[in-house]
Amino acid sequence: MSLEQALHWDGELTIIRHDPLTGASFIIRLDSTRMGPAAGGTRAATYPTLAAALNDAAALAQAMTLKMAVSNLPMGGGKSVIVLPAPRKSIPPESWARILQLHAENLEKLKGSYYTGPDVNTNSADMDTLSNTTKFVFGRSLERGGAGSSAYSTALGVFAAMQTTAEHRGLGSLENLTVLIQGLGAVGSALVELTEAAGARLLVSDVDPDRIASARSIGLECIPPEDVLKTSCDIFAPCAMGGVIDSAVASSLPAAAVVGAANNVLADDTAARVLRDRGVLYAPDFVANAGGAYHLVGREVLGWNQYTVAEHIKNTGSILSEVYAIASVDEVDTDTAARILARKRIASASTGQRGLERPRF
Ligand code: NAD
Ligand code: PPY
Repeated sequence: MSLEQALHWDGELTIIRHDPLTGASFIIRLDSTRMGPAAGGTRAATYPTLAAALNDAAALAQAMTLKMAVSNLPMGGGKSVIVLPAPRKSIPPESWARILQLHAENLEKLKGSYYTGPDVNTNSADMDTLSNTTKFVFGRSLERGGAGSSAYSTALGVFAAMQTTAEHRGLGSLENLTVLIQGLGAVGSALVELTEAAGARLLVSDVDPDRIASARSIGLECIPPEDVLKTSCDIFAPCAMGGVIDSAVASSLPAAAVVGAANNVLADDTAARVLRDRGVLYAPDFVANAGGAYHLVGREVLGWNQYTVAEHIKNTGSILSEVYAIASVDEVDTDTAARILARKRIASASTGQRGLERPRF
């Protein structure tokens, strides 16, 4: 992908800034503010090229637009990517502090047309730091008046999506089903607890040896990362990175269903159709992983309490049923069906409300 190709998209705004001192580059992409101010997390990672980072930011921002629309949340879609000069773990604390300061200044310049939140390699403590400079931040710590980590809520939504998908696929309840969880981070580890409590047989995988060691210490069966896509299971739950299922993987994945937390799980435009043709039921990622968005937007914009957040998260199952019904009636794959539902909601909405006030809670 060339830089020119990466810049050619139909989103609303791209901001790029480079900091020679730390070597970090900052990308903010606003896909759509039609349903409200754009929102989406800040991801910090290394990328092979600036074009790859721009492309990732665009795809992630588009997924946020779809997620908000399909979940009936009054926000648009955007995402921040901080391109790091080295892996996050080796960025010195003083460089990270400067990176966050510059990112906060960038957010402030957008004057509330975009709200960020945590994503891969950023957390509530980082959101606290950003909020010293800008108020356009979700997911600050509870101590600082924010909604805190969204990971458990995301896992709850994925769990609800798994239950509905298992039923719809004719697998029944999760009891005794084999669930393979790829990625034992904040969401994956919470999903382990939920699925284990539901009686599923768990297989887990991670690239981090420490996470594998602690999984083994509690008796979990671990699969080497390179074997994950060849391992038979009832439900494959990608909870690490995106792009894990391309058409070739889709044509051989030994699973009955795919339900996970990772954003942009499908790597190409035909993977969803290949899964459908093989009878593998795919729960579209931007539907299944919306629990974190309910948590952040619900608590910090809509003034919901934890019970209202939980009710909306449970409703993920009903939204997915609607998606599966559209897929069946229109004879399309489930990813296409979820996009149809999201676009229908966007089309029927009036043009964006800007500058949402955040109720106190
Ligand atoms: P995390 O960084 O806490 O965990 C990711 C885990 O995946 C880490 O343990 C990492 O070692 C592991 N991993 C990386 N590459 C791997 C590979 N090839 N095989 C196996 N494991 C691998 O992230 P998280 O907050 O748990 O989020 C997981 C995914 O869900 C991300 O894609 C994120 O964008 C998405 N998501 C998260 C939220 C949220 O609320 N945290 C909301 C929506 C979507
Ligand atoms: C995601 O759900 O992928 C996120 O980026 C988390 C999020 C959700 C809503 C607002 C800000 C961040």
